Amino acid sequence: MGETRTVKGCCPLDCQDTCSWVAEVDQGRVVAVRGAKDHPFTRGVLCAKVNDYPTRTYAPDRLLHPLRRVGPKGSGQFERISWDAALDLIAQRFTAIAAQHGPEALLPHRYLGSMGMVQCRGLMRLFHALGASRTGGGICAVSYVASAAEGLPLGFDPEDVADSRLILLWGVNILSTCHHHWQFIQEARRRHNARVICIDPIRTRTARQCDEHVALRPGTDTVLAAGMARVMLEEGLADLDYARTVCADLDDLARNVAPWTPVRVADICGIAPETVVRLAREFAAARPAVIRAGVGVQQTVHGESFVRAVHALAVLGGHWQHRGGGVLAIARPDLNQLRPERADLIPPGKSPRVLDMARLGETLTDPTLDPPIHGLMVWGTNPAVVQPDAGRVQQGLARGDLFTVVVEHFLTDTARFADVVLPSTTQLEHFDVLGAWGHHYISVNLPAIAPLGEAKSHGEIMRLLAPRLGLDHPAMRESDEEIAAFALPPGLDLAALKDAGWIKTTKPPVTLAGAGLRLAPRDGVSLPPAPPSAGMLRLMTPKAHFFLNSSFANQPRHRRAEGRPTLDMTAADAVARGLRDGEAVKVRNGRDAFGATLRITDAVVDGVVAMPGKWWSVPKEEGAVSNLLCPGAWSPGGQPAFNEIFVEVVRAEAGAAAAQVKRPALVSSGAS
Ligand SMILES: Nc1nc2c(c(=O)[nH]1)N[C@H]1C(S)=C(S)[C@@H](COP(=O)(O)OP(=O)(O)OC[C@H]3O[C@@H](n4cnc5c(=O)[nH]c(N)nc54)[C@H](O)[C@@H]3O)O[C@H]1N2
Ligand SMILES: Nc1nc2c(c(=O)[nH]1)N[C@H]1C(S)=C(S)[C@@H](COP(=O)(O)OP(=O)(O)OC[C@H]3O[C@@H](n4cnc5c(=O)[nH]c(N)nc54)[C@H](O)[C@@H]3O)O[C@H]1N2
Ligand code: SF4
Ligand SMILES: [Mo]
Repeated sequence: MGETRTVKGCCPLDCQDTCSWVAEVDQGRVVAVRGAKDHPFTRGVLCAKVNDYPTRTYAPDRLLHPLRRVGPKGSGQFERISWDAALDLIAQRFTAIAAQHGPEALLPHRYLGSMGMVQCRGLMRLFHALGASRTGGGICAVSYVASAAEGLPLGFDPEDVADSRLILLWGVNILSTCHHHWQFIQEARRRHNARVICIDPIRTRTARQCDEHVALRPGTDTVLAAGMARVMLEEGLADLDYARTVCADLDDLARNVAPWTPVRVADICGIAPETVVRLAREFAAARPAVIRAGVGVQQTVHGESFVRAVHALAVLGGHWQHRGGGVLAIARPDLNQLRPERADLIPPGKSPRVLDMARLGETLTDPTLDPPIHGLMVWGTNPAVVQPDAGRVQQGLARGDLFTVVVEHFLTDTARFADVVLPSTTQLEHFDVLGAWGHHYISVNLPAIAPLGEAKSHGEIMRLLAPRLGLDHPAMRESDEEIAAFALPPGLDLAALKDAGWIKTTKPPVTLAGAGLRLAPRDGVSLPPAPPSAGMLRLMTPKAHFFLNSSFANQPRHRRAEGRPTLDMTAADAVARGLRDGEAVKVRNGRDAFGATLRITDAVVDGVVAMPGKWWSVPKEEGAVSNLLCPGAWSPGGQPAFNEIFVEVVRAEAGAAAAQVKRPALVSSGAS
């Protein structure tokens, strides 16, 4: 054994916590990653997904050289090619497409598989300089972002939660999705005897650790909030003096919630009327209370209504006036994430169209789009699995006249549709800088080892592609460190960050006086949609404990830990369908179907089934792409309604156990 070297880094994943880690390198090989002990927020602990991150880097099925498609799109048949051949092919095709159809026929499609300034943002420079179509929107916390544009705050420093007296965990599964936040909740319990109440249709890991679990029906949150607001107003518990300084439509708000008596609310939410009254009184009395709100709960066509409803409660309670009070959904350090993309490189006088990234299926199949997309580059996301109406996405990706490049670590469902696959470095092999969306620290990631095989960082891919595309701006020659440094706030230089490993940026407390917020429901208090036909159940697809979205769903250890795709259902719903615990079922609707193993449990509510995790379509016996059943439906702000899928559940035919029963038509093979 040689001497072990340690290298400072951080987790790249799309998770609230952005943990700092230390990579241990022995003879050029990373033997472990361990949480950085002195990080004030993440405190030396990674999570059940990432504590063996080197197994991802060294996975036997990791992509380590470029590939070119040789079989039909989606078949996963590729041959190895050199980087030169791959880059020349991409440049030649993108140049020809731009010449024939205009540069807007090119589309970058990226998300937060890595949240790094280089890995997520760097490649955008190419597309901006070409004048390609831009992407807007998102597939995560879109309703929060849309509401922030109306002035609603997203949150405050989560370390201040330690000063809360009442914590409502409203549709958030902290112990699975961002467990470092839990320690501040425990601190509030210790310091202030704070009560912790979980509001979630599922009895999650988190719900089990709370003082109370309110298992309401999904999509009824705005009704519960209206009921609580009514009690607060009627019993004189609201801080009206404060609310008037913040809210421009208080009278409207009061009028809208007036009809929502506890009995009516209880009936719709599936909880007791006394619970509504007690929640309202406790919430009003706490000094302060926080509504710690999650992401899944706003993934409906009424996402912004939910965000407005919880803000209305926090304002009526006067909670923002105290440290640790208000609504907390997202917390970010002061990092200018968009700057490294260099939108200033867009050719002068041009303003390329912006396409909603959450409608990729429509974008790729809409016959009226002018020009249609002919060149697509995908990185940091797996749209064939994670997008709403994933069948339509797959039909788009299968188009014969679409040239698709996917930059990836693994041959995902999406990469299987690519014409060219480029191998990307993992976090142990490249430099990067990250923000976070659950705290106020900026973190650095130093490369622990050289890239494996022929994998390259996205900065390197940009530098290699740019001259082939005829782009010679100095920004195209910047190093990965220079790309990342572009995001740093004034006064913070990269050398200091590299030295420290992380830096907390300070943000002023949220003050809302005079904000003129509009918090009344629009078009009345929103109600959940009824099932399209009798007997259909609402399918929830919460985050899996051992996967990060669809990342890790292909890794053996994570798959073993997560088990098979499993559908939770109440005994009453199972009896009504003649289904038994542990049997293979088919989950279907008019769009598609997938297989799962049934688990009868009282951890969900009647009328609801839940399958945690975003599974791939392979291996076939255990494929379960739930978004094939997800409608193309969005909130007014563009939030995909992942949580409004309605399904039938039937016994799987013998032998068809967990097989995907229908695949979207692959409309193409051959040349593109
Ligand atoms: N282990 C793990 N961690 C993750 C991720 C992962 O995939 N796995 N993903 C990361 C990402 S991208 C994100 S966005 C975050 C998300 O973090 P969370 O918001 O905590 O996770 P979600 O599973 O989206 O939703 C949380 C809870 O909302 C509940 N919920 C759904 N619909 C409703 C509703 O109508 N009303 C109420 N009250 N509750 C509802 C679900 O039952 C679920 O328990 O987690 C991040 N961390
Ligand atoms: N039904 C349903 N659908 C959902 C959700 C849900 O709860 N239910 N959640 C939604 C939410 S909140 C989110 S955020 C999205 C998440 O959806 P995605 O952003 O697509 O997240 P992942 O599925 O983790 O896919 C990220 C991909 O990026 C790749 N990757 C990671 N690091 C790098 C890198 O450095 N370079 C490159 N080139 N690739 C990299 C990974 O291998 C992985 O394949 O899904 C949404 N879809
Ligand atoms: S996924 Fe989240 S909790 Fe896990 S190591 Fe990464 S940042 Fe930390
Ligand atoms: Mo997300």
